[in-house]
Amino acid sequence: MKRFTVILAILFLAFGLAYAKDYTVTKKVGSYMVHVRMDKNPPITGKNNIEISIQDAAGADVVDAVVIVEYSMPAMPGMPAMNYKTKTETKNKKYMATVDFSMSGAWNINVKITRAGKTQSVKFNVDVS
Ligand SMILES: [Cu+2]
Repeated sequence: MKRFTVILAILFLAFGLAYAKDYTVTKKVGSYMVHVRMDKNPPITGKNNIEISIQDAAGADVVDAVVIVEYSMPAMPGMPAMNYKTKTETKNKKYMATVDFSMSGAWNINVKITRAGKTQSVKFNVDVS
């Protein structure tokens, strides 16, 4: 019985590490479920790839939206506010972009999804190392 517990613990740990590989955020906005994945965890100063997928209320992939990623850091002593924006490219039902963080610290990310004349936003923060 003890051995079984140990095996279970190892499995959980292995799964935990596998999931920790990417930085992921899942949020619901309106009737959409939005999944954001970044290839560095934690995100790093410099370039990080970001991949966004969107599903509608029926669970179908939404591939005809215009998705823009805005990322910003508020002003701090000796540094004015920084605001950047990048378009995404659709590939394999996902919206891909590269974000380039110019310094470490807390950044605000705003994923703007425009579809059928309506824009909705998914906002989250990342702690860039
Ligand atoms: Cu700063």
